[in-house]
Amino acid sequence: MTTDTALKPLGDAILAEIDAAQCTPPSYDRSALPTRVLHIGPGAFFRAHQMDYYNRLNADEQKWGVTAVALRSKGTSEKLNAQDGLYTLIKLDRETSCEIIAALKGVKFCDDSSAFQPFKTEDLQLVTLTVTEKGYCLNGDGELDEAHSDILHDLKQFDAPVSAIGWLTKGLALRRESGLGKLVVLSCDNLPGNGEKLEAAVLRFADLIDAPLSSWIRTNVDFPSSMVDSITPATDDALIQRIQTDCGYSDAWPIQREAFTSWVIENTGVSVIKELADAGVLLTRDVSRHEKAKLWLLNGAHSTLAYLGLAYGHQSVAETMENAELRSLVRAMMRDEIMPALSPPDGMDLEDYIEDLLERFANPAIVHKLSQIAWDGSKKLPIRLLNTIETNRAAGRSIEKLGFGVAAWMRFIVRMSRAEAHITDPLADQLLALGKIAKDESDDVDAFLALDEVFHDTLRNDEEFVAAVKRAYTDIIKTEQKSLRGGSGI
Ligand code: CS2
Repeated sequence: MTTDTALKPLGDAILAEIDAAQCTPPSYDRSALPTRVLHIGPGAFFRAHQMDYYNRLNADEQKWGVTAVALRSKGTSEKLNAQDGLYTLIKLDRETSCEIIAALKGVKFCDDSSAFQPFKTEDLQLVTLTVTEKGYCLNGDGELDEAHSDILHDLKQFDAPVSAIGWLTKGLALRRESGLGKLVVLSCDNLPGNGEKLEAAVLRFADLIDAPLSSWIRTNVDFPSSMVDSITPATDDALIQRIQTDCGYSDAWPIQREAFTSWVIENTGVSVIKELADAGVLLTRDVSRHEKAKLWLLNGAHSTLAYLGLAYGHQSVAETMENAELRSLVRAMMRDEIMPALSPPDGMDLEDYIEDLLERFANPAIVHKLSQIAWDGSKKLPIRLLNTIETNRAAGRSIEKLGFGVAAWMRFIVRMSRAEAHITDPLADQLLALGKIAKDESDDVDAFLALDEVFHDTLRNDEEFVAAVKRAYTDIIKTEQKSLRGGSGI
């Protein structure tokens, strides 16, 4: 990326010079923020979503300082630390707004032992995670995968953990050694029952390390569940360039999202969570209905749009929504096949929710790449589409349209494999090998259905499900051929 060297780089030194008409600078003094929140996984979603809430809370009381820990790459820490943890959040919608997020104190890489320091302080109240579905190292039953290479590594080298579960458990062990107690650990990933799953995984891991640690965690750590939502395209060169042009400084790691945001947290009565309500977080005893409606409708539709859109040669969600055939297929899938499987939270009208989602998907102000949503399909499909399919099959409801998302994922793998392209997925090698043996016949589907990590026996042995996916698979091949004739790419 070309950064304009004539422009000053974002950092504390230039905060006072920022033109508020172009970008809203922080309204608070950030110099003495305590680390009240420790976040694991400072990816795009965390920077666009949760950080915006803390930034707003700091306007009233400067106590929401956040330190983040990266487990996978050093890129984010290098870029953000060089600008004192400051970055620009641009909200792209009917109206555009731009602000500086100032609540991030710094980003450490997990191999830096000082990253554990906050666990040893009373200031720390909340540990949050956005590590994506695969970051929890769970098996197909949603339990800790004890054969996962990162978990095996961390069980052997507990002092230098590389997985989120190992790293978090190490931090909790240090908190216990420091004689400090009570902490809230909050998963902010699109996983059903994310709090329960995280708690079970941490307790299991702690059990394998040291049984008393596990019982200390049971008594001292709260793991509420949460639902998070805001459409956040990854940072790209176009965004970096736009901030330079619009704001008059250079920011190496800005973030973009839609204006809409939602955060629903299970109210277990702890005060740090209750305080988040002041920034618009919804507290409820029953997160699962919110989470299910969002995961099945928004994320289920997103994955379907991504794999089908790519088969048609589209690049972004908004562009796919302009394809009348796909838009009406996805709308019908949401209304006829997903909505009947849900019981909405009080006050939510699912028909309105679906229309709002379709409008959000069509937001012309953002370019949300289908290839970004297509990542990690083997982890996303079971919780976004297959759960709904199983529910519908058990209730005797249609799954015809849902089958398209599943078949389109299989075709995506085949095309990527033939193009010798890289895919981001924990099963990448296995999937690409399946893509290689595909013959463009409906029987290709059987090889995918044999993947135990993705499909349960219930579905694999369900003739109607298999037939629906095969019909969709054959249909999509015809579409690909037409797209190719029309000159579209993967
Ligand atoms: C998307 C989500 O990339 C994806 O898989 O479906 O990141 C989606 O944009 C968010 O969950 C919206 O809240």
